[in-house]
Amino acid sequence: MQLREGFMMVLSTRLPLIVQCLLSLFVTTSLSAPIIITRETFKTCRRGAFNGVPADCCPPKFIQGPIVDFSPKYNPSKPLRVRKALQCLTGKELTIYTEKLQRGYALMRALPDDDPRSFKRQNEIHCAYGTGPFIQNASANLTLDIHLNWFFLPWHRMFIYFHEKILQTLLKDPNFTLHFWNFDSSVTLSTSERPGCFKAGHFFPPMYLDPSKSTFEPNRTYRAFEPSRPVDLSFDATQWNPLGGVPPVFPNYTLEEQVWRNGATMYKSVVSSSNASSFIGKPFRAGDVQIVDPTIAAGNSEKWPHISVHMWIGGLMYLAQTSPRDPIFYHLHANVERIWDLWHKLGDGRADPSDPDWLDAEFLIWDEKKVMRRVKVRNVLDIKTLGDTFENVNDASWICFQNSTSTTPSNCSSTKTSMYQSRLRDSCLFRGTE
Ligand SMILES: [Cu+2]
Repeated sequence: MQLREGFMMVLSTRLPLIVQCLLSLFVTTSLSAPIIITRETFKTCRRGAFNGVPADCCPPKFIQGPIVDFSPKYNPSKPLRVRKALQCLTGKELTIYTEKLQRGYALMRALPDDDPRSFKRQNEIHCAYGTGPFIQNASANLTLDIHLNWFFLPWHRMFIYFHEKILQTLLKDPNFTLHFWNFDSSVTLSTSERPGCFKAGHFFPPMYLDPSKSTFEPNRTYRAFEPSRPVDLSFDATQWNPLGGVPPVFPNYTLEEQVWRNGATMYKSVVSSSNASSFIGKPFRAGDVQIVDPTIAAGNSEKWPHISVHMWIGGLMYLAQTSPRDPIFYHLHANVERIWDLWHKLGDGRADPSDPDWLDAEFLIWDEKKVMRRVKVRNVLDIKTLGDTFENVNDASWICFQNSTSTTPSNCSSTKTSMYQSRLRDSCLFRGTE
């Protein structure tokens, strides 16, 4: 019996939940040891599956050359690369960035399939870690997955980090950054006391819509092609049955309703997640059977808005075995990383796990020089040590969310919200629609 984990909305494709829970009680032989990926993991890679669709994405079984430990080389005297909000790029900066991004993906797509930096292989490594082909410590019964548990955020940060490095190398530009799709910002402010981007970002970024360019993906749903349709962050994929054969249905809310729902979702996911378990996800250790239910083990950072945005875009983004083949994947995840950073800043117990089974978990991933790197979770927890930081954006639009149906400007009067705002050095003045 295969007890592997899938992506998120896959619970109905596997065992009934009650059976999974019972199995996890009786079968789990948790060693209280971290998950460690080794050469053996690659050697024993086998077919995976997702939503009943086979996933044939094992990387080469024999890792050539040495495996080199990764440790971030942080140089405080060197300026950080600033990941910016896509919706605020204008003029020459927008033209140059769009051209670079499209050239970077054209170069990546042109790499041969045996190059681990190629666009195809980038997808495959995510698929191998995310559809069950890897098994734990040579145990034929226990698979592992970097979704639906506490590895979601750190594993994707590793992946995005090396993906950004590969683009830098291909473009011969060490300062190239993967800017973020700031889908959670629903309000435009005409003035702000601080530098940053204060424009709504909830529309699909137009730079990905040119069919002649390498950043285009034709299988996205119509939603991504409607320029005035805001993304729906509130869609609950945990309630969608992927076996029904019917794509998820997104209601047609008015802009005002959608902004309200998005604000409520972001508040629920980030501000209301007051501890690591609720935001980062539940533990997953060597010997654990992964529970295939996003409502149990996945953190809110994975469920909302991340899964909602995957579903809203649709096409290749529906499935774990194909989602990185849509270039928007990387900009969606750059924003998920930014939201993780923001969650830390809210404080009040919002801190990463200190459990060594999380911190010392090890993953293997190829770098920009085609060298296999051994990366521990503890190596990627501070984005600054990886050389990146994020532009300020209008998080106030949802941090100030108050549970009312009013969409008129709010002055964020509650003590707690004001406290969060002062921590973020923000001026929380408006929550209305554009
Ligand atoms: Cu993923």
